[in-house]
Amino acid sequence: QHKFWETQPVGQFKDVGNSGLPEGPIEDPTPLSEVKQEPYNLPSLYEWVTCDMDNEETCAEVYNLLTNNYVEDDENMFRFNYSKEFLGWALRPPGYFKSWHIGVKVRASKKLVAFIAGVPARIRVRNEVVSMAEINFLCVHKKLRSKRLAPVMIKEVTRRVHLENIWQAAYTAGVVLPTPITTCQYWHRSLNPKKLIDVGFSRLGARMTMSRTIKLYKLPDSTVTSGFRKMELRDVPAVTRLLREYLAQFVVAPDFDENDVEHWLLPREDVVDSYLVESPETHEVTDFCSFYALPSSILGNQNYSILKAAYSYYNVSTKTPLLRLMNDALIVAKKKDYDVFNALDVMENEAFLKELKFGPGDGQLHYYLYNYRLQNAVKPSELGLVLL
Ligand code: MYA
Ligand code: JJ1
Repeated sequence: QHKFWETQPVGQFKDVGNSGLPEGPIEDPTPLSEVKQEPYNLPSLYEWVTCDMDNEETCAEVYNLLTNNYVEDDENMFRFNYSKEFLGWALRPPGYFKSWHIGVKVRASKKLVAFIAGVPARIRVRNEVVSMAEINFLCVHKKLRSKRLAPVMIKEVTRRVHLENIWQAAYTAGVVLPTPITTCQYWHRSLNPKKLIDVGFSRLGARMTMSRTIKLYKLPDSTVTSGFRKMELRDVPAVTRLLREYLAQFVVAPDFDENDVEHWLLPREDVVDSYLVESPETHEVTDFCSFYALPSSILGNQNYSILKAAYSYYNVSTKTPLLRLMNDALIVAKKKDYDVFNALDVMENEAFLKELKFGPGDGQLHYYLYNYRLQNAVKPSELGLVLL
């Protein structure tokens, strides 16, 4: 059934529910001298390249591959269109390894036809902080699908992660593989309902007219919470404290330090945006919300080519009710001209999704760990991790 995944140190379907197996690494690390020193073999028409994401031309090659060949919805109406700036951000966090940005080119033409990337992260699983790779942007050109290239790419990124003495990984996928630690649901909040309906992203509800729908999703012009403002560099220590304290309650969550917070959460135009509530009296930072910008190409529509989507990232409420905080996030996203605000049912998101008029999407996202067994699958609400 899964000729490749059956050979890998991941939870296997046959072991689901087997309470005899211990929690933690499935395989022990091997001495670095025993890690294979040469890249895995590719079919001879192709060659490995390491992609230098500091280089604008290389970044553009990766961008073009993904723009034309990356993830689509189940009806092939939309395709993720990560921007170049986003890729530069997502792939170069503190301590990143260039060797984990792996391309496959056609030997003769030097055309980039496949890609996979990893970045380092410390992820806490229950009480253990584990050094991991977050694997993302696995992509094989549409014309080279089903030739078993993906397993070679996964083995190669694994080898290069091992060379840095890291033995675990976290990743998400829209497909079911052995074996999800949890399965999350996508939810969508219309900001520009007319466009969403025109492009087929959503439909007019039963007994609804366009004008009633537009009225239903209307939002105020400005945010409601006093002390609500954009995060700045000087806020990094306070936001780190707030976030660390908050994430401690989840079974799986990143272990962010100030450098991580500066990289992952400080606002970057059209990439990531963060807001906080500073108490007008005490100047304490009491609440925080963030989202990232991931547009999708609209495939084959006469009138529109891009869907502007904001994705809920990390949110913390201690004083401002989460519902009110996220309503302000919707207001700023609307002001910035996003068409839709997306969220997963992770962390405490269930607490605002229905009330803020999010509706369930047709997509799910499965979360996985590599070489780390969890005794029981966790609930989405026990997950404190959002991958890009
Ligand atoms: S998820 C996003 C994945 N990308 C896309 O969906 C973009 C559009 N699709 C494509 O580009 C291709 O269809 C891909 C597969 C490249 C996905 N994750 O080469 P094949 C298995 C893992 O003939 P293709 C993301 O980026 C499949 O079950 N495995 O297939 C996170 C089968 O194995 P088995 C996948 O369609 C990636 C084999 O590949 C995925 O031409 C995390 C078939 O290979 C998938 N999304 O190419 C990667 N899709 O027979 C794992 C298919 O056993 C990281 N497959 O069922 C693991 C940790 C590594 C580091 C460890 C460090 C210690
Ligand atoms: O965006 C998604 N679905 C949309 C569009 C569906 C178009 C037809 N298939 C959707 N729209 C309904 C919105 C509606 C708004 C008003 C309220 C009710 C709801 O459902 C889905 C997620 O739902 N996205 C995808 O399918 C993209 C792939 C998701 C898997 C991602 C894999 C990630 C890669 C790892 O890094």
